[in-house]
Amino acid sequence: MNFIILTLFPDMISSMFGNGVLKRAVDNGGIAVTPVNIRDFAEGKHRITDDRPYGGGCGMVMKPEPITAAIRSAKKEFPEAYTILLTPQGRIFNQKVARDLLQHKTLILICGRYEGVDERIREEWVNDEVSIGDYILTGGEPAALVIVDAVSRLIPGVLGGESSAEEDSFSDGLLEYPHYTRPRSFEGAEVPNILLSGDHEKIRQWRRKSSLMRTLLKRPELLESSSLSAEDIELLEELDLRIKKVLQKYPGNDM
Ligand code: 6GU
Repeated sequence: MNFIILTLFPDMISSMFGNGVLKRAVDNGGIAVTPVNIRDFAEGKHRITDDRPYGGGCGMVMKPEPITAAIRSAKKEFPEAYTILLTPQGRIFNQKVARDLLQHKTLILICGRYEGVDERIREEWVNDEVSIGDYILTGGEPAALVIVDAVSRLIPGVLGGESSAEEDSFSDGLLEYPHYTRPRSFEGAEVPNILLSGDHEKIRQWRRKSSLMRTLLKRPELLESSSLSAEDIELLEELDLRIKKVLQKYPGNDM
């Protein structure tokens, strides 16, 4: 998969792909990440990329010409590319959006800066607008990196055989169970005995129960859209009863 990232700060992007899983993915061809400096497409001695807003007001607006030239250049090579504007006004990114973006062979990600991007870019070129959450960043670059990371790790072969995207939190809508490695005893804290038992069925059940309990306690709203088996529902009802029993001992709670 191809990620073309239009930005005024290409160094912010490159730094992310020099290490770890994403570097390996670039090295063995699973992904290609191309930071494109919008300034390279700006005309004139000063290669200006922003200007004052019509109608007045504070802040600067990114000019349409350099961004348009950068998009045209990318589309010449990848005519089928899907163009995304990173903006707090976009649809909120999550695991489902990440899976949805996997269908495109090439993504052009436009990182806005300053107060925003000239509206005519959105009208003419943008297929989709994405935000990574309800807070304001100084620019879209961190959002582009979040999206490239989350989408890349879903591409078959990008994660090695040892780690599977399928087993993670959110793949089935639940939070992950707790993980332990050696040493067995660390500063007085022990690894749960069941994980040392070698009983794979018991371990599977313990992990599933832990996932369900964590989700119930930390992110109960996730349970509504998760895929639960009959066994899961039984476990949840058991947990729910136990929680209610404890709470009943404390007068004044409204459960
Ligand atoms: Cl995509 N851009 C900016 N500037 N701020 C954000 C964002 C994007 N997503 C959340 N906050």
